[in-house]
Order: sequence, then structure tokens, then C-alpha cells
Amino acid sequence: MAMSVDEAKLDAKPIERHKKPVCLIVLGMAGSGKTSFVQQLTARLHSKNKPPYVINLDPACKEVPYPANIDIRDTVNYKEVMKQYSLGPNGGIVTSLNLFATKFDQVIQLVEKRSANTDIAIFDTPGQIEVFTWSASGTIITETLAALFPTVVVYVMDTVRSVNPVTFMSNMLYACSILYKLKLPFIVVMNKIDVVKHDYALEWMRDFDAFESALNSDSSYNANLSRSLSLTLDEFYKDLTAVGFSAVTGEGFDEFLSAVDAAVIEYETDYCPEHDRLKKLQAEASANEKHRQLNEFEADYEEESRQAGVSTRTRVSHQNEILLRNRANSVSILVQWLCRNKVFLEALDDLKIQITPTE
Ligand SMILES: Nc1nc2c(ncn2[C@@H]2O[C@H](COP(=O)(O)OP(=O)(O)OP(=O)(O)O)[C@@H](O)[C@H]2O)c(=O)[nH]1
Ligand SMILES: [Mg+2]
Repeated sequence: MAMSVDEAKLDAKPIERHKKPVCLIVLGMAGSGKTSFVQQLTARLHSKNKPPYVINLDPACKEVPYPANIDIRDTVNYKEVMKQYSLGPNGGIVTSLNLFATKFDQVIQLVEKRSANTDIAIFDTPGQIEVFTWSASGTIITETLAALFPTVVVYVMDTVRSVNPVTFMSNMLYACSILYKLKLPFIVVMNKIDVVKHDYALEWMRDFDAFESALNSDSSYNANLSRSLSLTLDEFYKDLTAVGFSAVTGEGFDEFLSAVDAAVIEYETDYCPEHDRLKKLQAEASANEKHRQLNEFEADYEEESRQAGVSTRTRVSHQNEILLRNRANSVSILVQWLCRNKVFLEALDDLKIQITPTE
């Protein structure tokens, strides 16, 4: 029996159901395998006839091993930026990203243009993770994407380098700080499972005793700190989605796509309502503030006019001086005030100034 359009829509996977592509922001420590992960993901999606839209945001990489639709290096020359502004490597990357962020509206337009035939847009980020996660441009890029597209943070963790429990803990703390900063759906990709399986990491997240016994041989301050932190991170671990992956063999690809599907649902059900609620609160606060300033403006105006004991006409002729002295600095407040002010409208009438409406 043929499916109705609505049934077919509901039956579709969340990634496919969206009219807009799902944006995956790939973050992770230097060398964790972000670029290789993007390369593997892109190749697999191509072979499934679902080519993604890929954006390289790393201005300092030597080469991009995947077909990038947008490459930051085509817009900003990282070496030139360093030279021109006398910057070191990190300053050069931050400045290049800042310059690129000023053109991000164009990236959005290009991604939007592909909405009809692209399910996934992938953003590869610079090796120095803090350049993206703690910079203004990183925040602008992330928040702009999240406001317009279903957006998921993919945190790539290196299973080979994280076998030391203290290193594992610092990696998890970083992931945790990004999650709470961005508040977006989050997937930890435990990469390089062709070399070291990620079972140990899953066990440490599930079972505090297992993590503690791994730390047993270590009595350093760091180890003690990691022990306490592991208990604290329990809440974070509970809802965390972690997927094993190999950017070399592609193992874990299907599980990763399922995790993205679940993350898109989380975006729709958790992130969007919260985002809308905050936007509404912000709009209310801004309207209240405007109202407060308007009232303050009116009170000041009345008080000054009363003290001066001037006539209506003189009050109007003195308005520029009063406006300049007044604290209200927003044009919209001024417009609102002028529209509401009966004295001003009467004075206009008095002066026979005619405002002719346009047809
Ligand atoms: N065996 C194995 N090696 C990997 C895997 N993923 C990445 N690598 C290797 O890890 C190294 C770093 O990989 P990249 O993809 O450049 O890592 P990155 O996170 O993009 O690095 P930066 O952008 O410099 O931070 C390279 O030598 C890759 O070949 C993997 O799944 N398995
Ligand atoms: Mg890279």
C-alpha cells in the first residue's frame, strides 16, 4: 500500500526529514584525527550517494585531504595575516578565523542553497581547539549555525593517547566544558579504534571503580584530582553519546550516523524550545528596558520643563537641547516618545507643519 506524504515524512530518518542540512562541527585536541574523520565520513557519504557539504575552517593546514566545498584558505592567507599583523602562529589562526567570521553570512547562504540536495554539512576546525572553542569567531560561527540549522558538536577523542587515565580525564573535562558552553547535542567520537579499542574508555565512564583501579598505580596529585573529578563527571557521562570510530577503516560509520539521527531529535526537542524560550525572554527584557528608558526620558523632560516654567511652544523649541542632555540614546525610544507625546503633536499642528502620507 502506498504511503501518504505525511507517513513518508515521519518514516524518514531525522537527518533526511530536515529541509535544512544537519551541521556537524568537528572539534578535538590537536592530532586527534578530526581531518581524517571528516575525510572518512565524506568518502562514505559520497559512496552512499549522499555527498555532504564540507567546509574547512583550519587556515593553517598544509593540505585538505577531502573535497572541500568551502576552504578558509581561499579567503584568508594565514601566513600573510601573521606577517601583516606581526603575529605568532596561534594569533595568526585566531585572526584568520575572525576575518573569515565576518563573511560567515555568505557561508550560510551557500549552505542554505544546498538544502534541497544535501543532508549533512561538515565543519573541520583548527588543530588548536581553544582557537575555536574560546574565541569570539568560534562562538559566532557556532551560534549562527545553531540558530538556523540542526547543529551537532562532534568531539573527536584519540583512543591511543587517552589510555592514561589522567589524560583521559583531561580530555573528558575539555569535552564537558565545551558541552556546557555550547549546550548543543554532543557526540564523542572515540577515534583510532583500529589501533586501540574504545572499550576501556566506555568502562571508565560507566564504572567509577574501574577508573579508580586504573588510577591505583598513580598516587600523584593529578591522579587524586582525576579520582574526585570522575565522581563529579558522573552526570555528564550518564547522557553522553560515545561512538567508537576508525578514520582509517571507517569502522563505526553506521553507529555514528545513528548517533547523529538521535542528536537531531535532541536538537528539535531540547535545544530549539530552550533557544526559543531564551529568545523570548531576551525580547521581553529588551522591550522592558526600552519602556523603562522611555518613561525615564519623559519624566526628565517634564521635570526640566516644569522647573523652567516655559510654554508649550518654548518647550518644543527647547527639545533639542533637552534631548541632547537626556540619557536616552536610542533612536527608537526617540521615535516612540515623539509619537506618544501629545504636546509635541499639538505643537506641530500649531506650527502648521504638514506631514503628507505617501500613497
Ligand atoms: N591509525 C589511525 N590513525 C589515525 C586515525 N585518524 C587519524 N589518524 C592519524 O592521526 C594523525 C592526525 O590526524 P589528523 O586527521 O591530521 O588529525 P587532526 O585532529 O585533524 O589534526 P590537527 O588538525 O593538526 O589538529 C595522522 O597521522 C592520521 O593519519 C585513525 O582512525 N586510525
Ligand atoms: Mg586537522
